[in-house]
Amino acid sequence: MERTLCIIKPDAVRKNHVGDIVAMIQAAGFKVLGMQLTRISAEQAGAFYAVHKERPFYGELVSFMSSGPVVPIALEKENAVADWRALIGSTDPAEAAEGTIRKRFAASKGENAVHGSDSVENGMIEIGFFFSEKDLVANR
Ligand code: 3AN
Repeated sequence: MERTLCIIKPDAVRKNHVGDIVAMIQAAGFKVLGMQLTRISAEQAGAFYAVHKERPFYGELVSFMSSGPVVPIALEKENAVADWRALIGSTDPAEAAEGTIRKRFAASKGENAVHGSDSVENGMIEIGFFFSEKDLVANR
């Protein structure tokens, strides 16, 4: 079993897409191990996306991610990292395949509805940003 982190981003929360996105996650066979409705500060968003610090869109990304409530979800499934990236679709919604979350709900490369971890290792680190192991195990 593998784990990955989903974050439903502020744009999708604002547009009331949380229920539809959770339904897509469950229909695809992921187990929800942890879920929150929370808001992160610019400092927390900056730390979460520290790998992108040198990218031109870093400032925009940090202010967007702290602009409203988000829904972090810890997911578990065989092959969770790759399967979640596949369900999300391309970073640019114009390139996202039919049936993906970004095709349905993303507005642009920045406001693209959901986050997905890019590796098993980063998934563990990112899950730890929002959830304690004790809570996740209790939810299995
Ligand atoms: P993904 O979310 O598909 O893994 P990354 O890792 O390349 O994409 O980028 C991380 C986040 O940075 C994206 N989810 C998006 O919110 C933001 N981002 C990426 N590219 C751009 C861009 N060209 N303009 C604005 N924001 C961007």
